[in-house]
Amino acid sequence: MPALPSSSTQTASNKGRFISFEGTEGVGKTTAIDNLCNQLQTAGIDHIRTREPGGSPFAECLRTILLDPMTNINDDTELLLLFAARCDHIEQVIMPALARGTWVICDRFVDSTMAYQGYGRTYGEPLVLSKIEQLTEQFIPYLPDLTLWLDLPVLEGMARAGKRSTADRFEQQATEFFTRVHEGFTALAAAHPERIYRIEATGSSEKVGARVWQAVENKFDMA
Ligand code: Z5A
Repeated sequence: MPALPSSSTQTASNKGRFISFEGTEGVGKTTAIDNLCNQLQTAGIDHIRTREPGGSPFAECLRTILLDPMTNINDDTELLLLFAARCDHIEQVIMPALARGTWVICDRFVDSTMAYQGYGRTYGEPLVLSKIEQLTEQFIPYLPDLTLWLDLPVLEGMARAGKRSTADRFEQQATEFFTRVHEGFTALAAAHPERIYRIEATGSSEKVGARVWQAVENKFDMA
């Protein structure tokens, strides 16, 4: 069972809230984040939206390398580049925003590493899961306050995403890869029910947006 650290890694406790969105390819994270940011704006809540890999200038450079289909690197190199990008993103963007009381809405975070590198790449190999846990413990000062896992059948997500013309290095993976990634998210949600909420991602984007908003209202005092 995957166990991201909880004792040495603290959740952000100041006024700014940290929300991450997760899921397999094409589940509708970008669309759901658009909706949530509109609702936060209407509610007068100061927020930023960001993403991983990326989010800071240096991390965006690493994103370009990581997503480039011509990049030929092994699994450990990929894992370390993701954490290098994340360290910079946290220091440059996430931590300053939370410190000034701004909410951070992040498209993917450390759960994606568990699901994609831990399960997608290596079938949940315990040694790899343990490496990810250790890197998280060493380098990640905050886990999100709330992680919204948009759960959609893998093929449905791929069909939504497949309407695009080009595929990046991850999107080129076979269906079996995304099935393992989905198993990873399922296991993570079971292991961390206090943080990871499953959002049913079928139905219209309006319906998904309403489910997301309800989860946010349930989790935080919005007054
Ligand atoms: N990755 C990793 O391996 N390890 C890590 O640690 C991290 C990332 C952080 C880039 O992520 C890749 O990095 C990712 C994992 C890897 N690769 N994959 N796969 P990304 O988040 O940038 O890429 P993505 O997951 O492929 O996101 P996406 O394709 O942009 O999908 P999305 O944001 O979840 O969905 P969307 O763009 O909102 O919607 C997709 C389409 O469906 C679009 O045409 C929408 O209009 C449509 N849509 C949205 N909602 C609906 C509903 N409700 N009904 C019907 N149609 C909808």
